[in-house]
Amino acid sequence: MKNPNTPVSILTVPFDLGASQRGTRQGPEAILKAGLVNKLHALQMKHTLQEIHFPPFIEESNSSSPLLKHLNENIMVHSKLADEVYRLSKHGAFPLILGGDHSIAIGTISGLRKHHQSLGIIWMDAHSDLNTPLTTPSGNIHGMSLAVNLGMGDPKLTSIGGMKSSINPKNVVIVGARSIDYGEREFIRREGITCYTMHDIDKLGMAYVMQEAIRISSSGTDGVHLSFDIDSMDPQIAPATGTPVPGGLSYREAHLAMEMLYESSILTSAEIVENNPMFDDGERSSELLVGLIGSLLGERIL
Ligand code: Z70
Ligand code: MN
Ligand code: MN
Ligand code: MN
Repeated sequence: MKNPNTPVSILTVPFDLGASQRGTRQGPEAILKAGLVNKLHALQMKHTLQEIHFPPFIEESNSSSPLLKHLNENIMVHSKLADEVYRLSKHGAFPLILGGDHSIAIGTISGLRKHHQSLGIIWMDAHSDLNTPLTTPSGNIHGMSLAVNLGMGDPKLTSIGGMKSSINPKNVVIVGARSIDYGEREFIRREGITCYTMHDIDKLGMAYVMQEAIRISSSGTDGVHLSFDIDSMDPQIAPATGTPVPGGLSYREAHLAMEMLYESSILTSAEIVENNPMFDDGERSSELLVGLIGSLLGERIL
């Protein structure tokens, strides 16, 4: 965040039809219950809280193709979210979006693209979410959201927000990946996306990786968005995910990333996704996320 007086506008998006597992629709409520608003009070940050409303969807009404599951519901929710994120950015707020599954990044980033001339993205995730209907192994839109934001995929999704992509793949950095499909690997190589896998983090260290992520995402851009998937962290410390992938970020690596992002002052928005309280161990994961948001917004050890 560039100016410490910037109001934080929390947007909750209780949507889970971009994933195969249900339950992330309860993610925002769990993070709020774990004390997010108190954290903002403690940090003396101006804040607002608002929910993206949509009709209750009927699970069985899946009329769209098996390669794009629940397409119509996704379009409706992401379009609404894009409008709201655009409005908040234009008014100078720092949008903080709480998901929901990772498909909601289509809405968030479509709104941000409309406001920023050129947007950088730091995508912290066990996955790269770079599938398209041609490469998807599942048909789940949450595995396609970064590709859509780079202009690849179904035109009904890439056109949300009303503009072509203004994101240069050279300003996109993936951090924490350890489950990448064949088509996604091709995408990363073809487009020149920087991807720091867990292997890279083990070898280079998280401090170096984040220093590079900050440099690459902010070079020549007028905004940087953090898209944080809870499964970037090791499932042993953050069990609230339906699709755990072993070997993720440690507690300190995740906090260090947030602390370095705060110190860099480059971020203009952030989203926290895929928190699934059905798989949590009590409120452990939600409490961890509140702590990480604290670090992201300036909370220090000393
Ligand atoms: C796989 C797909 C995925 C979770 C993202 C998995 C995608 N690459 N899974 N986040 N939890 O279906 O596209
Ligand atoms: Mn308040
Ligand atoms: Mn993801
Ligand atoms: Mn993931």
